[in-house]
Amino acid sequence: MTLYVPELAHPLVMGIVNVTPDSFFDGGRYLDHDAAIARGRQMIAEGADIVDVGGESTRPGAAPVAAGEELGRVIPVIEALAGDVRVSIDTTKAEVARRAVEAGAFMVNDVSATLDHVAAEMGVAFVAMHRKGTPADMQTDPRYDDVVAEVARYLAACAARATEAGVAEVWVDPGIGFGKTGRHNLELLARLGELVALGYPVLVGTSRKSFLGRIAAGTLESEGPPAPVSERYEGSLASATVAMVNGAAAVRVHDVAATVQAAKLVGSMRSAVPA
Ligand code: HH2
Repeated sequence: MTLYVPELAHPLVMGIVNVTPDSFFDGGRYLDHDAAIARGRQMIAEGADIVDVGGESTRPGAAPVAAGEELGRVIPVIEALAGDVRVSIDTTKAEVARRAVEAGAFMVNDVSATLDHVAAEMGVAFVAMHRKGTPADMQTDPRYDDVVAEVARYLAACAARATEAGVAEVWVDPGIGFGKTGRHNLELLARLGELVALGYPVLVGTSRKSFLGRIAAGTLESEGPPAPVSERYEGSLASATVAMVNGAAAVRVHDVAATVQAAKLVGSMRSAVPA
Protein backbone atom coordinates (compact mmCIF):
# COMPACT_ATOMS: atom_id res chain seq x y z
CA MET A 1 0.00 0.00 0.00
CA THR A 2 2.05 2.94 -1.23
CA LEU A 3 1.11 6.17 0.39
CA TYR A 4 3.15 9.14 -0.61
CA VAL A 5 2.44 11.22 -3.66
CA PRO A 6 4.18 14.57 -3.98
CA GLU A 7 1.00 16.39 -4.92
CA LEU A 8 -0.86 15.37 -1.74
CA ALA A 9 -3.91 17.55 -1.12
CA HIS A 10 -2.67 18.19 2.42
CA PRO A 11 0.09 17.02 4.73
CA LEU A 12 -0.69 13.67 6.33
CA VAL A 13 -1.54 13.21 9.98
CA MET A 14 -0.07 10.19 11.74
CA GLY A 15 -1.85 9.40 15.02
CA ILE A 16 0.20 7.81 17.83
CA VAL A 17 -1.01 4.76 19.76
CA ASN A 18 1.55 3.57 22.30
CA VAL A 19 0.69 0.13 23.67
CA THR A 20 3.12 0.64 26.56
CA PRO A 21 3.06 1.21 30.31
CA ASP A 22 5.69 3.97 30.19
CA SER A 23 5.41 6.25 27.13
CA PHE A 24 5.93 9.82 28.22
CA PHE A 25 2.46 11.05 27.27
CA ASP A 26 0.05 8.15 26.74
CA GLY A 27 1.91 5.43 28.69
CA GLY A 28 -0.46 3.04 30.49
CA ARG A 29 -3.58 4.37 28.78
CA TYR A 30 -3.61 1.86 25.92
CA LEU A 31 -1.71 -1.13 27.29
CA ASP A 32 -4.99 -2.99 27.19
CA HIS A 33 -5.62 -4.11 23.57
CA ASP A 34 -9.27 -3.08 23.53
CA ALA A 35 -8.35 0.40 24.74
CA ALA A 36 -5.61 0.71 22.09
CA ILE A 37 -7.93 -0.46 19.32
CA ALA A 38 -10.66 1.94 20.48
CA ARG A 39 -8.11 4.78 20.48
CA GLY A 40 -7.03 3.86 16.96
CA ARG A 41 -10.65 3.80 15.81
CA GLN A 42 -11.23 7.20 17.37
CA MET A 43 -8.22 8.56 15.46
CA ILE A 44 -9.60 7.10 12.22
CA ALA A 45 -12.93 8.85 12.91
CA GLU A 46 -11.00 12.08 13.54
CA GLY A 47 -9.33 11.84 10.13
CA ALA A 48 -5.93 10.24 10.79
CA ASP A 49 -4.21 9.18 7.56
CA ILE A 50 -1.88 6.79 9.38
CA VAL A 51 -1.97 5.19 12.84
CA ASP A 52 1.50 4.55 14.29
CA VAL A 53 1.47 1.64 16.74
CA GLY A 54 4.36 1.23 19.19
CA GLY A 55 5.12 -1.30 21.92
CA GLU A 56 8.33 0.12 23.36
CA SER A 57 8.87 3.61 24.74
CA THR A 58 11.83 5.60 23.46
CA ARG A 59 11.72 8.16 26.28
CA PRO A 60 15.05 9.00 27.90
CA GLY A 61 15.87 6.21 30.36
CA ALA A 62 13.02 3.90 29.22
CA ALA A 63 13.49 0.20 30.03
CA PRO A 64 14.12 -2.03 26.96
CA VAL A 65 11.36 -4.51 26.11
CA ALA A 66 11.93 -8.10 24.86
CA ALA A 67 10.68 -8.87 21.34
CA GLY A 68 8.08 -11.36 22.61
CA GLU A 69 6.57 -8.79 24.94
CA GLU A 70 6.59 -6.10 22.23
CA LEU A 71 4.90 -8.46 19.75
CA GLY A 72 2.23 -9.35 22.29
CA ARG A 73 1.47 -5.66 22.72
CA VAL A 74 1.30 -4.52 19.10
CA ILE A 75 0.21 -7.41 16.85
CA PRO A 76 -3.45 -7.69 18.01
CA VAL A 77 -3.80 -3.92 17.66
CA ILE A 78 -2.35 -3.87 14.15
CA GLU A 79 -4.54 -6.80 13.08
CA ALA A 80 -7.65 -5.00 14.33
CA LEU A 81 -6.86 -1.64 12.68
CA ALA A 82 -5.02 -2.44 9.44
CA GLY A 83 -8.20 -3.14 7.46
CA ASP A 84 -9.46 0.39 8.15
CA VAL A 85 -6.40 2.64 8.06
CA ARG A 86 -2.74 2.61 7.06
CA VAL A 87 -0.84 1.34 10.08
CA SER A 88 2.85 1.96 10.70
CA ILE A 89 4.88 -0.01 13.22
CA ASP A 90 7.13 2.02 15.53
CA THR A 91 9.94 -0.39 16.37
CA THR A 92 13.70 -0.90 16.21
CA LYS A 93 13.50 -4.72 16.14
CA ALA A 94 13.62 -6.66 12.86
CA GLU A 95 11.39 -9.47 14.13
CA VAL A 96 8.73 -7.05 15.35
CA ALA A 97 8.84 -5.15 12.05
CA ARG A 98 8.42 -8.36 10.02
CA ARG A 99 5.55 -9.70 12.10
CA ALA A 100 3.87 -6.29 12.11
CA VAL A 101 3.96 -6.15 8.31
CA GLU A 102 2.55 -9.69 8.15
CA ALA A 103 -0.24 -8.44 10.45
CA GLY A 104 -1.00 -5.57 8.01
CA ALA A 105 1.40 -2.70 8.67
CA PHE A 106 2.42 -0.81 5.52
CA MET A 107 5.33 1.18 6.95
CA VAL A 108 8.28 0.56 9.29
CA ASN A 109 8.90 3.62 11.48
CA ASP A 110 12.34 3.05 12.92
CA VAL A 111 13.93 5.54 15.31
CA SER A 112 17.25 3.67 15.01
CA ALA A 113 17.23 3.94 11.17
CA THR A 114 18.64 0.40 10.86
CA LEU A 115 15.69 -1.64 9.54
CA ASP A 116 15.87 -0.58 5.88
CA HIS A 117 16.70 -4.16 4.82
CA VAL A 118 13.55 -5.44 6.57
CA ALA A 119 11.37 -2.83 4.88
CA ALA A 120 12.97 -3.76 1.54
CA GLU A 121 12.47 -7.49 2.08
CA MET A 122 8.83 -6.97 3.12
CA GLY A 123 8.10 -4.44 0.34
CA VAL A 124 6.88 -1.64 2.62
CA ALA A 125 7.65 2.02 3.28
CA PHE A 126 10.44 3.00 5.66
CA VAL A 127 10.97 6.00 7.96
CA ALA A 128 14.61 6.73 8.82
CA MET A 129 14.84 8.96 11.89
CA HIS A 130 17.90 10.81 13.18
CA ARG A 131 18.93 10.36 16.77
CA LYS A 132 22.13 11.00 18.65
CA GLY A 133 22.97 8.52 21.39
CA THR A 134 20.62 6.01 22.99
CA PRO A 135 17.51 6.55 25.14
CA ALA A 136 19.78 6.18 28.18
CA ASP A 137 22.17 9.03 27.30
CA MET A 138 20.71 11.03 24.43
CA GLN A 139 19.69 14.06 26.47
CA THR A 140 23.06 14.38 28.27
CA ASP A 141 24.48 17.58 26.80
CA PRO A 142 23.99 16.94 23.05
CA ARG A 143 26.27 19.10 20.87
CA TYR A 144 26.47 19.86 17.15
CA ASP A 145 28.47 22.33 15.06
CA ASP A 146 25.44 22.78 12.80
CA VAL A 147 22.54 20.59 13.84
CA VAL A 148 20.61 20.93 10.58
CA ALA A 149 23.62 20.16 8.40
CA GLU A 150 24.54 17.13 10.52
CA VAL A 151 20.99 15.76 10.56
CA ALA A 152 20.66 16.36 6.80
CA ARG A 153 23.92 14.50 6.08
CA TYR A 154 22.88 11.58 8.24
CA LEU A 155 19.37 11.33 6.74
CA ALA A 156 20.68 11.61 3.19
CA ALA A 157 23.04 8.69 3.86
CA CYS A 158 20.27 6.59 5.50
CA ALA A 159 17.87 7.29 2.66
CA ALA A 160 20.48 6.44 0.00
CA ARG A 161 21.26 3.17 1.81
CA ALA A 162 17.56 2.31 2.09
CA THR A 163 16.99 3.06 -1.59
CA GLU A 164 19.99 0.91 -2.51
CA ALA A 165 18.61 -1.88 -0.30
CA GLY A 166 15.43 -1.77 -2.40
CA VAL A 167 12.98 0.29 -0.35
CA ALA A 168 10.55 1.94 -2.77
CA GLU A 169 9.19 4.56 -0.37
CA VAL A 170 11.71 6.22 1.95
CA TRP A 171 10.76 8.89 4.49
CA VAL A 172 13.13 10.92 6.66
CA ASP A 173 12.56 12.43 10.11
CA PRO A 174 14.79 14.85 12.06
CA GLY A 175 14.01 13.08 15.36
CA ILE A 176 12.82 16.01 17.43
CA GLY A 177 13.96 15.48 21.04
CA PHE A 178 16.29 12.58 20.26
CA GLY A 179 19.69 13.88 21.38
CA LYS A 180 18.75 17.54 20.88
CA THR A 181 18.33 20.57 23.09
CA GLY A 182 15.29 22.80 22.81
CA ARG A 183 17.32 25.16 20.62
CA HIS A 184 18.36 22.31 18.32
CA ASN A 185 14.70 21.29 17.95
CA LEU A 186 13.70 24.86 17.13
CA GLU A 187 16.47 25.26 14.58
CA LEU A 188 15.42 22.02 12.88
CA LEU A 189 11.82 23.26 12.69
CA ALA A 190 12.87 26.70 11.41
CA ARG A 191 15.23 25.27 8.77
CA LEU A 192 13.09 22.24 7.87
CA GLY A 193 13.23 23.30 4.22
CA GLU A 194 16.85 22.10 4.10
CA LEU A 195 15.66 18.58 4.97
CA VAL A 196 12.74 18.81 2.53
CA ALA A 197 15.31 19.71 -0.14
CA LEU A 198 16.86 16.25 0.23
CA GLY A 199 13.96 15.08 -1.92
CA TYR A 200 12.32 12.58 0.43
CA PRO A 201 9.00 13.10 2.21
CA VAL A 202 9.70 14.45 5.69
CA LEU A 203 7.91 13.28 8.84
CA VAL A 204 8.08 15.44 11.97
CA GLY A 205 7.10 14.49 15.52
CA THR A 206 6.96 17.30 18.09
CA SER A 207 3.81 16.18 19.90
CA ARG A 208 3.85 16.93 23.66
CA LYS A 209 7.66 16.84 23.74
CA SER A 210 9.55 18.53 26.55
CA PHE A 211 10.92 21.53 24.59
CA LEU A 212 7.29 22.62 24.19
CA GLY A 213 6.90 22.40 27.97
CA ARG A 214 10.05 24.50 28.36
CA ILE A 215 8.73 27.16 26.01
CA ALA A 216 5.38 27.15 27.83
CA ALA A 217 7.11 27.49 31.23
CA GLY A 218 9.71 30.00 30.04
CA THR A 219 12.57 27.61 30.90
CA LEU A 220 13.99 26.96 27.42
CA GLU A 221 17.34 28.51 28.38
CA SER A 222 17.42 27.49 32.04
CA GLU A 223 17.51 24.42 34.21
CA GLY A 224 13.94 25.06 35.39
CA PRO A 225 11.28 22.40 34.87
CA PRO A 226 9.12 22.22 31.72
CA ALA A 227 5.36 22.59 31.92
CA PRO A 228 3.71 19.16 32.31
CA VAL A 229 2.59 17.15 29.26
CA SER A 230 -1.02 18.15 29.95
CA GLU A 231 -0.05 21.77 29.21
CA ARG A 232 1.67 21.13 25.89
CA TYR A 233 -1.38 20.78 23.65
CA GLU A 234 -1.29 24.26 22.15
CA GLY A 235 2.46 24.09 21.55
CA SER A 236 2.00 20.69 19.92
CA LEU A 237 -0.59 22.01 17.50
CA ALA A 238 1.40 25.17 16.78
CA SER A 239 4.66 23.28 16.17
CA ALA A 240 2.96 20.68 13.95
CA THR A 241 1.52 23.56 11.93
CA VAL A 242 4.95 25.19 11.63
CA ALA A 243 6.40 21.87 10.44
CA MET A 244 3.67 21.51 7.80
CA VAL A 245 4.02 25.12 6.62
CA ASN A 246 7.76 24.50 6.31
CA GLY A 247 7.21 21.50 4.09
CA ALA A 248 6.65 18.40 6.26
CA ALA A 249 4.73 15.75 4.30
CA ALA A 250 3.39 14.29 7.55
CA VAL A 251 3.27 15.04 11.27
CA ARG A 252 3.19 12.46 14.07
CA VAL A 253 0.75 13.54 16.79
CA HIS A 254 -1.26 12.46 19.82
CA ASP A 255 -3.99 15.05 19.13
CA VAL A 256 -5.45 14.04 15.80
CA ALA A 257 -8.68 16.02 15.37
CA ALA A 258 -7.13 19.48 15.74
CA THR A 259 -4.06 18.57 13.69
CA VAL A 260 -6.26 17.34 10.83
CA GLN A 261 -7.86 20.81 10.77
CA ALA A 262 -4.42 22.39 10.65
CA ALA A 263 -3.32 20.01 7.88
CA LYS A 264 -6.40 20.97 5.83
CA LEU A 265 -5.59 24.64 6.34
CA VAL A 266 -2.02 24.13 5.16
CA GLY A 267 -3.21 22.08 2.18
CA SER A 268 -5.77 24.74 1.24
CA MET A 269 -3.12 27.43 1.59
CA ARG A 270 -0.78 25.53 -0.74
CA SER A 271 -3.48 25.17 -3.36
CA ALA A 272 -4.45 28.85 -3.06
CA VAL A 273 -1.06 29.89 -4.46
CA PRO A 274 -1.22 30.09 -8.28
CA ALA A 275 1.11 27.57 -9.95
N1 HH2 B 1 9.02 10.20 18.57
C1 HH2 B 1 8.74 9.22 19.47
C2 HH2 B 1 8.58 7.89 19.06
N2 HH2 B 1 8.69 7.56 17.76
N3 HH2 B 1 9.07 8.16 15.52
C3 HH2 B 1 9.36 9.10 14.60
N4 HH2 B 1 9.45 8.78 13.31
N5 HH2 B 1 9.52 10.43 14.96
C4 HH2 B 1 9.44 10.84 16.25
O1 HH2 B 1 9.64 12.05 16.52
C5 HH2 B 1 9.15 9.85 17.25
C6 HH2 B 1 8.97 8.50 16.84
C7 HH2 B 1 8.55 9.60 20.91
O2 HH2 B 1 7.21 9.91 21.19
P1 HH2 B 1 6.12 8.93 21.82
O3 HH2 B 1 5.88 7.73 20.96
O4 HH2 B 1 4.91 9.75 22.09
O5 HH2 B 1 6.72 8.51 23.22
P2 HH2 B 1 7.44 7.19 23.74
O6 HH2 B 1 8.68 7.00 22.92
O7 HH2 B 1 7.71 7.49 25.19
O8 HH2 B 1 6.52 6.01 23.55
